[in-house]
Amino acid sequence: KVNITINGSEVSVDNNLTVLEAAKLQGIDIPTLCFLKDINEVGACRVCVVEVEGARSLQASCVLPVRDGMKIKTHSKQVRESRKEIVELILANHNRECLTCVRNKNCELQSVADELGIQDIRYEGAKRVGTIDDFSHSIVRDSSKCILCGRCVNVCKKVQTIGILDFAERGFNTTVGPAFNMSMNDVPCIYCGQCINVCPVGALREKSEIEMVWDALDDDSKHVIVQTAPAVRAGLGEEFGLPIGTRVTGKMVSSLKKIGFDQVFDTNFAADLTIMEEGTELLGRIKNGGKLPMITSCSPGWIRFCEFNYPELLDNLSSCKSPHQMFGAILKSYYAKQKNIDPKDIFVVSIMPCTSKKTESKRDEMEVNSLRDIDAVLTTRELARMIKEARINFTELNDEEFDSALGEYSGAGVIFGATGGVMEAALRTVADVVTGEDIKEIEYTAVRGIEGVKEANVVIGDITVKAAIAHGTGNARKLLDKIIAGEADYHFIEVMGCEGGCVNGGGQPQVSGKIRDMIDVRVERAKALYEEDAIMAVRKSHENKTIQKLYKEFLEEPNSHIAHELLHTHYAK
Ligand code: HC1
Ligand code: SF4
Repeated sequence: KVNITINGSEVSVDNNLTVLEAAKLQGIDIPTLCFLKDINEVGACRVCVVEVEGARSLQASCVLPVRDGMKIKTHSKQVRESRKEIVELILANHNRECLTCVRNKNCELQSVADELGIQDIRYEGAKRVGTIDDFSHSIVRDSSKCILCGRCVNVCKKVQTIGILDFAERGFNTTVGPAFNMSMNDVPCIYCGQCINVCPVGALREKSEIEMVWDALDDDSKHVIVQTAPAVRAGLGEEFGLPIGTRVTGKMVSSLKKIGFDQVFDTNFAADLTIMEEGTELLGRIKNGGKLPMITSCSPGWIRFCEFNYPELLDNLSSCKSPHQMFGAILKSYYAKQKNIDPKDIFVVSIMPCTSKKTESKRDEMEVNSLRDIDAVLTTRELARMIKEARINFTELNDEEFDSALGEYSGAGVIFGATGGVMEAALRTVADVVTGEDIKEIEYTAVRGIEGVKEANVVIGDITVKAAIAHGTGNARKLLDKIIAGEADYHFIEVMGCEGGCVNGGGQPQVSGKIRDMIDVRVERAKALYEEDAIMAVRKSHENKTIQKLYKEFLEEPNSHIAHELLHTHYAK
């Protein structure tokens, strides 16, 4: 402990804190624009300056450790003036089209400027010329809005260990982007969108497909089907002011029906289908001496990461398409036939917590008989924009149910959206298949939680499944290096491209640095999914009646010839 004085009051605080943290404990919220705990602690924006007695200049509190006897002022005249000046200088060189920016009303720069009472910018002068890079299918970068905080640079470098973004040039000409000013379309970016999630302003955003979806809805010849990913229900409410971790499944369904989709289905149904295909593939590989460990393939950011960085492990990937792609293929074959609709008239929209899914849906392999599996992918944020545009009063909606044709799903499907969820779902089914019993202990808690790499040996009948789970490509790298070095003998590995899994995907509502510092978003949103699993009557994929019917009437059996044609894929070497 050390004793420090904050604004005249003496307090005793832990000696490993920064001044920013110590002030927060006293109820003082020092503003920041660049700070992100453990990711970006660089003191770059200097909005967090404080006055320290005896120091020659103001100090950035986010990187200033407390010292015994320190006397700090957090809102003296000098501090207030200085913060204003810093923010005004940022604003002077910022593209201030706030009214038409995707981050309007949800921008950290806008909030800080407002909180500091800035009503006038005294430093109008030269402005950096911005460029917009919208060549990729997933991410748009607008350098005219970048404030050079470095958050995206460090999340990409330190958390994802990819390093696509960096600072270039110097002084007034400094920019952030891929090396040699390349487009994000031409670099090994995995489109995880983690950089979007930490961007305090509108410099990074998803490539919007909203207009395409409105056009399809307005076209009477189209039968427009929407499917929602497991994690969307755990995030969407935040866009309407509900607390982080509020589960809004029923309101989400209701809003989609009000928007006018012809059918509203749940990607969870296809998650159950994936478990049937992937579980069978795993048991086949174990029995027949196939390539092990088998690694899950539902996270397209992870797939790109593997293709670029670990091509020697591509044969380890499950050949299963990701659940929403499987769903698209089923809708344009089985469902079309059942409903007597020409598959060419079916337009499938996936609502995903993910920006990489946009690029995945455009991969050449993701079609059957020249029909794309998926026609448009919207992020959770884009769905919220559509709901607002349609003037639907989201928080007042009554809960509604998914449409019955293919709307049934199990608890196993729901938990796909949290790290460890695909593994747990697979274990629930594999355990029953191997033992021929209806096993009652289905909560595999060893694979839950947000530890970066998780391992579990699960005894099922006479086999022990050696399982491992990694989330975020930085954590995945640790696990993969062990496999390559021959230091691991796992059977089955789950990898998700984003830390925490899809609940923290790059298409989920953006949470400010200030809130992230107080709440672990990954944990709160995951709770919502486990909560939904716990109340489901059916909690194992193979017990989903509609899945059973689908195999009986159409797919024959898991990994059959037709299942391979529709539901499996291959990777780029
Ligand atoms: Fe995911 Fe998946 S769980 S990849 O994390 O396998 O995006 O939510 O939809 O497809 O089901 C994402 C989530 C999602 C797929 C499923
Ligand atoms: Fe890095 Fe992911 Fe952003 Fe690409 S999308 S720049 S990989 S953080």
